[in-house]
Amino acid sequence: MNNASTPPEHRSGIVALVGRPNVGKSTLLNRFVGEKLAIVSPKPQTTRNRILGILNEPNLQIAFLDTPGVHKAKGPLHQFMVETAMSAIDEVDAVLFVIEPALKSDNTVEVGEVATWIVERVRSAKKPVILAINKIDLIDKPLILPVIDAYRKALPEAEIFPVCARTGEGLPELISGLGALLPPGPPLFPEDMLTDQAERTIVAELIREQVLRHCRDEVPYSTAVAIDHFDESEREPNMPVEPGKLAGLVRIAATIFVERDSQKAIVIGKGAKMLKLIGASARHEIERLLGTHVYLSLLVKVEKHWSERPESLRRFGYKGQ
Ligand SMILES: Nc1nc2c(ncn2[C@@H]2O[C@H](COP(=O)(O)OP(=O)(O)OP(=O)(O)O)[C@@H](O)[C@H]2O)c(=O)[nH]1
Ligand SMILES: [Mg+2]
Repeated sequence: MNNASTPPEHRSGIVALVGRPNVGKSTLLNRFVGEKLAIVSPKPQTTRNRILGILNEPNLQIAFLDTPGVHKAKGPLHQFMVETAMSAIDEVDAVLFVIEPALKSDNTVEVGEVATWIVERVRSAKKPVILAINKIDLIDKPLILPVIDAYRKALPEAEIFPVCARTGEGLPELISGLGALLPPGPPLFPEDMLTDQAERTIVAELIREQVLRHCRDEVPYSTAVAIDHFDESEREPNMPVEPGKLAGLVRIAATIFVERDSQKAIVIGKGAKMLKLIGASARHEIERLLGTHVYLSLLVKVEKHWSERPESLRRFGYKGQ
């Protein structure tokens, strides 16, 4: 932060992670930062808001902005998500466009409509861009070539990096490629800052993640989580303790909102089995995040059509930022 002590070769800036749903943007963010800041799931449209995660290296600070997957949105929640992602492109120093290597049955590659929207937005915003082909662990190496060819035609200005967020392969090269796009300057954020998200926001997301993981059908898309109480009075003041060890206690009460009675029945499950499973897995994740023991109590409520109502969207943090 201190201009006087910043070496002239230091670079810094904000980079938006943009791409279709489920390509691994949030997994990449977590890898870059080394902490689980963004929830991840095998279902598309997991991320709903922007999530800032800050990477510090000698002479480089990159503030990554994870965004919701761009898709053909239906309904107000999804329109909010797509606009959140697309408008991020206008506000950052550079764009990391993330794709996964989707090949057709004849091994040809099509740059789809959504990818074309992203390319157009990046161009009209005149932002430097890098393309990351993620999940290269899933295809044979020679099959990456047609993907590179197709995207080189669609976005000739972008350097292309094949990576694997799951193993970390290719990430050091990607980070230095991104660093080269950023302007020289001192860090934009304090070097001990990981994210701009409040702990309780991440906690709500960790609960939503477990609903996404355990519940089927349309339930994940109709779920929002609100934190009702976050009592830190029994938290140990001298945190953190040894990694992996827990000290003190945080008491959390949260409500899982769904849109229909039938969804409430699924989230609670027979004999409340599902809710217990969601609660136990979420508690484990929250304990890891906070480094404390956690007492978690969960309620499930129906708020009809919340994903279509502006006041509910605002209350759950999906509008009016
Ligand atoms: N095999 C493999 N799977 C990956 C890799 N990166 C991410 N995944 C998986 O892909 C799925 C989607 O990952 P996310 O990080 O949630 O994807 P996203 O792009 O943030 O998705 P949205 O938030 O819905 O836009 C999860 O099941 C991840 O574990 C990778 O490099 N290899
Ligand atoms: Mg995501």
